[in-house]
Amino acid sequence: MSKRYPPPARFADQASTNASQLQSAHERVANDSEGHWLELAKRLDWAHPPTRAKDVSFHRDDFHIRWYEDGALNVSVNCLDRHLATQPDKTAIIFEPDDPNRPARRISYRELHAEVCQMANALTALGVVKGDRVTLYLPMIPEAAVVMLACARLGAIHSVVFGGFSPDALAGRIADCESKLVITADGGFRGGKVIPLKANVDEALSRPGTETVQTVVVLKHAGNTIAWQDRDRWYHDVVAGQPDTHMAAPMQAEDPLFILYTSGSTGKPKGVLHTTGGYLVWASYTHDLLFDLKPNDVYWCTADVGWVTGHSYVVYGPLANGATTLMFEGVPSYPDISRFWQVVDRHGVTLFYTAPTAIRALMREGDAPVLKTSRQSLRLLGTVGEPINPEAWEWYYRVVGDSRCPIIDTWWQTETGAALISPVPGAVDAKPGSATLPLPGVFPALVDAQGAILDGATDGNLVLLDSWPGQMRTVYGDPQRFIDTYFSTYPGRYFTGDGARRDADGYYWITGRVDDVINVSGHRIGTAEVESALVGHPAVAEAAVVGAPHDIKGQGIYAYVTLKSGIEPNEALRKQLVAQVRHDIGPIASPDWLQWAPGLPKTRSGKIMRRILRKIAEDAPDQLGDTSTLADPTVVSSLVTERLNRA
Ligand code: 6R9
Repeated sequence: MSKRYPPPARFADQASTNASQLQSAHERVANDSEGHWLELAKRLDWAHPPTRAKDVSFHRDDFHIRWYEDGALNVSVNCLDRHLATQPDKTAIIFEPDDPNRPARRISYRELHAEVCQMANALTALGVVKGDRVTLYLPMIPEAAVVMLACARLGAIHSVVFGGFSPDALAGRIADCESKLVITADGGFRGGKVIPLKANVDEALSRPGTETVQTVVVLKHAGNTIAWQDRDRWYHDVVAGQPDTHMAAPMQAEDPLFILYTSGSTGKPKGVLHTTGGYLVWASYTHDLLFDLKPNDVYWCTADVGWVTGHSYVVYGPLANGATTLMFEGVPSYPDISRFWQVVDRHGVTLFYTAPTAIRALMREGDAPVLKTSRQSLRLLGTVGEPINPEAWEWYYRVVGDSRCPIIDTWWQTETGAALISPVPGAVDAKPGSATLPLPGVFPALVDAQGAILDGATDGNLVLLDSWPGQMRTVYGDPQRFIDTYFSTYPGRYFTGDGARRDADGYYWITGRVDDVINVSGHRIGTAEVESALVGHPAVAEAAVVGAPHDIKGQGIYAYVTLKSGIEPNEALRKQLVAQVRHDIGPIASPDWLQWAPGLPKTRSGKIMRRILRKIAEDAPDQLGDTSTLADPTVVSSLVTERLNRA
């Protein structure tokens, strides 16, 4: 029996949603789902309110996902303009720099609106029109939000690329969506070091396929020296003299809002496309419900805007709700390991949302760095990105939250737009390690390998039986890939790629990916991408990559590499191969372990048996299962003997 944590009494007393209110919402969905969805949409300001909510079919012959289709609204107006009437001077964004000795910045809704309008006018002057793609490659600074919201004003589709991705990864993402404009900074700060963002953009744009980029807008931020190209324009020059007002055109609810690339089990990263109306309804509703948002909250989500969490829960959800959202450029360990809690105290953070990997890394340093800070302002804690082990959950609850703050463990994906399974903090008891129960209007199920729905307490593959407003609409430029990837394993159902267990109380326990995706510190890395980087090295004949348990990262990357005949493995070559992966994808994809493999276990049809490689990497050679179907069963014993010690 796992432990249950009811909402702490002091929190429950003031919570906006209690158990019976949550129950009513579930009943409303059951009795009148269309009415429920139309009601939810009223939290936004529509130029034309929708008269119809859901129009969805997951079936191959008539596949479509449309929400609020006859409605029209502008996302930027909902995040900014509408708050000017009621709270122009409220802080919209608090910016905390990497270096605590530099001043923090507070930007009011009025000021943010003015900056966004100037940027929208600047983008127009640069020739950006509705439907154009704009790539952002920026540090975690307010200008990232400014540009996203400026794009939304025009209906330009932004594609934010995480600043930790390599020039090659950036080039691929620019080429795939044929961006017209790239917005970057000279550099970004991370733990006292400067990341050369502009140099990476220069290198990316030297790659074939990126010729669509006409202009690069460069923000002066880190002050590092950069090379200058004809296509470059300074950010401060393009906004200078632009009016600080801008008439935003309403968009159709199904007009695209953004593309965000994410790794899948095969091929190159997919451009996940989100649209306007449904996405904003779902981001703002879940942000309000799950964080129990109150007018005076200071809300901090530590995710980078380069990931979906940064889109929905740093920028769009909080700003649509008129909240104060904190953006932090730094890392948890700089200048020291108390940094997160110092920022909490400095700005009076009340709602704090981070990833299990950060919690584990901080937990390893003991309680003292936490306990020397106050944290009295905190009233709720959240996690996202990967399963949280109960030990880390308990530590977060007891040490960080002084046993006074509920924890919301929010399960969702880039594809889902915002959270789907999570405790509503004043209404649902937590169980450490479980994302608990679906939100109203979300219908998960567990299925077996054949797709049969399993009842009661069971293990299975996690699917969603019906749509919700924040669902991705397509893979940009490849609608067939969308259907093939998510709706063909179990026809008529959305397959998440995750495995899960459901207990006797109906609580979901996500066990992790069941496909060839590795979740490294909450970041998705496709095994195929890492393998193709390794095979790109002239010494490599073949490579296979699997995930293996890692104390801090959750999962680490374990690579098996077979060299071309005549080439001897050595330490220098190992380093070269790791460098090759960093070069092709970025540091987050660096293999943690690299084992030389004289051969790989394959079926007679030549398919690599990853199941076996996973067990070897997990140090469980006694669980290899049946190896008799292998083309050459003898390769396994040498891989087992040579397996690496992961400690
Ligand atoms: C939001 C985000 C999605 C994958 C998802 C799952 C894992 C996310 C989780 C979780 C267990 C949670 N995941 N939240 N697993 N508990 N609370 O992380 O999106 O980067 O697309 O990753 O992350 O495996 O399928 P994304």
